[in-house]
Amino acid sequence: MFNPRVLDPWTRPEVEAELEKVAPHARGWEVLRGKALFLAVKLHGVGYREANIAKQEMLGSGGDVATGKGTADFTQEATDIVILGTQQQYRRFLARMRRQPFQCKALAAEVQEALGNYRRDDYRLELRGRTLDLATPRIMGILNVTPDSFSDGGRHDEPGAALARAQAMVAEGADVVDVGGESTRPGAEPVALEEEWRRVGPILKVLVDALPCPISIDTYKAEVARRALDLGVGMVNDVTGLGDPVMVKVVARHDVPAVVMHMRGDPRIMQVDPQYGDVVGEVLDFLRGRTAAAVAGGVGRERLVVDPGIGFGKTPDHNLQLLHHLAEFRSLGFPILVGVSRKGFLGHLTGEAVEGHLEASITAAALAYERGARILRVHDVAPTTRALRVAHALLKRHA
Ligand code: HH2
Repeated sequence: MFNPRVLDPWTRPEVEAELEKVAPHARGWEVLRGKALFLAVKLHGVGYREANIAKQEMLGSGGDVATGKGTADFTQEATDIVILGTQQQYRRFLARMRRQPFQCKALAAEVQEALGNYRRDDYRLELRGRTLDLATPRIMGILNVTPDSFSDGGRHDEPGAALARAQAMVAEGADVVDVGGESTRPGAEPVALEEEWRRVGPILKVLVDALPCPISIDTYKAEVARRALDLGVGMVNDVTGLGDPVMVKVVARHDVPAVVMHMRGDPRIMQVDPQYGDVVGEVLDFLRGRTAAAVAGGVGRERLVVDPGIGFGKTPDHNLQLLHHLAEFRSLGFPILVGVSRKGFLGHLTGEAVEGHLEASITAAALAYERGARILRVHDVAPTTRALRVAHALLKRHA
């Protein structure tokens, strides 16, 4: 696996739309289209033989490949590479690479898949008979039924209060309500299974019948997820990224969507000096591995959602890098969920305490949507819904 990622987040399908307007009947329309989009793909750990062949074949196709020092003179075993070209040049390049020896065929297959994934925008989630069409931005409203969550702890732990809050969020535009019984804020202590279930079980029982929208359970405990799904909950949100094989089995057996989130370490220690060589590449690689393991464990590909885990074992700068490069996560071929709402890195930028995070949260959500996030996990449903309506109208294709 070369962990391929398409780098260019700014090329827009609008170019194609303009081509179609200007020259709808042009002969060779496909050729024009293939020249319209320039894409850069970064690959990790490519052997020097494949890297040299790739350079030769992309130069021969009209593009180019950047390789690391020591590739041309074979003094480095492996290198990261960046392939540069238009779609048409990629087509030629991939055809040529498929005929080459060593790992060239596998490399071509991975690049082709990443390019296809990157352009995909037709995601739909089936949550037990309810369809969530991700052609428009979707809001996951946060309902923490914990005594200690960082911004809404202790407010909704009775079923009546939880139901009122959930109904208010649905009225404000929430498409899914995410119920969590264990805080994962930095430094939070883990909660025992029965305690977590004591918090969420009675509330889920009420919500499942009363809410018109699907419910997601925010837990990393397979047994909590199993009980919630048995009650009729439609989705699992696992901040440990389906790392537990039992959780994979539970999700597969119930055939529901699951969010695979990246976290480094666990909440108790995750903010103690988190370090990455290449945070975007490492988080992407993690999500690629975990989604592949989930699919191998029987979870349908079309059931998975990925999340870079903003604030989970990351410095403020790591969070900004992940959000800036969010479009690269489209290379994985799964819809992207992002949770930036009221998170600490926003206060780091604005100097505000959590009560003053509203505008910052909305700005980050809208920009994450622009870069490819399709589900936004938020506390402030009404203002975020309004902001995303505007963002969507601005970004909509062929508007
Ligand atoms: N963030 C939190 C909890 N669950 N799930 C996903 N998929 N993505 C996130 O970014 C995410 C998450 C933390 O926020 P919150 O629920 O508001 O706080 P707490 O963990 O203290 O309950």
